[in-house]
Amino acid sequence: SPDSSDSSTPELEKAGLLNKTKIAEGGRKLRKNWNPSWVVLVGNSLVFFKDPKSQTPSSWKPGNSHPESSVDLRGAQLHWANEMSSKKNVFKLRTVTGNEFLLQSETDSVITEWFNTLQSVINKLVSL
Ligand code: I3S
Repeated sequence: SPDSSDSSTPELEKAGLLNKTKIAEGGRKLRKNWNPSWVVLVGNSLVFFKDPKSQTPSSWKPGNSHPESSVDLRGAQLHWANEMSSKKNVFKLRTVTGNEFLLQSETDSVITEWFNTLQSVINKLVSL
């Protein structure tokens, strides 16, 4: 990509709308609370934005918006987790710090692409 030599501008890998619930914080279980979230994969981070309606294609850029939270993908684990919800197309993301998220889409191809893209980023980070 044109920016690949500029380490100060991490590459935007993927962005889109997913349903999200955080189910653990530092290993402590949380009550589920599903909400739509604008999810942005940039560099080694998965960044969540609260209000998808207010997002524009440029709003993921640092300084342009206020992320709800951000996840460091280094050492993270990804598992399909359809048994953890009555919803279809659910996977679980667990960070090294013991934060756990369920992510879901009604659209099979959407969730499959997210799963595959996240897994490949996680795998790349292992070998760095
Ligand atoms: O795994 P659970 O506890 O059945 O998850 C459901 C609950 O969190 C429910 O909220 P209440 O805390 O008011 O019961 C949510 O509305 C549901 O969406 C959760 O289940 P699903 O199957 O949607 O993940």
